[in-house]
Amino acid sequence: MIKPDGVQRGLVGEILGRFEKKGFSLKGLKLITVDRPFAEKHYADLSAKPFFNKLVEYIISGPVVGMVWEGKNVVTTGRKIIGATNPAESSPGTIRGDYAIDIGRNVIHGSDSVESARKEIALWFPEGIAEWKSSLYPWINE
Ligand code: YYY
Ligand code: MG
Repeated sequence: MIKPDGVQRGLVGEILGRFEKKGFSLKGLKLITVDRPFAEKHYADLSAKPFFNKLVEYIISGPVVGMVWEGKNVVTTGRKIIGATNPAESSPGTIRGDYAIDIGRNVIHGSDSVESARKEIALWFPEGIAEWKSSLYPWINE
């Protein structure tokens, strides 16, 4: 999910391009402003953290872009493309390493496991996601 700062800063195309050019397939995409109960549900695992309220305020502060990407090891590799949680520790070349400074404005969320990806897809895309297979599949996967 591209967070409100990523949308406001015009980073949507750049971020989509990084996942797309890597070879992952786009299966879901939408611009949406989420409300507080939705954001609290998305970050329910962090509800006891001291930064929880600020995090929720940030996520509801403007439209975000929900995305679903498919491909081999997409969760693990996607987290690498995104970079470390704190942009001060994210390597250059990662999204957060290239475009963020503060942990509270780190541009993008990525699911941290296949299990949480499944949960998050169900939360963000209750209408379902696209069924398609790229004709480039055999050129990207052996
Ligand atoms: O999965 P990831 O986004 O990299 O980090 P999480 O530990 O799940 O925390 C979610 C979100 O919370 C993080 O992207 C920034 C924010 N946050 C914070 O503001 N302060 C912290 N000390 C830790 C996380
Ligand atoms: Mg997380």
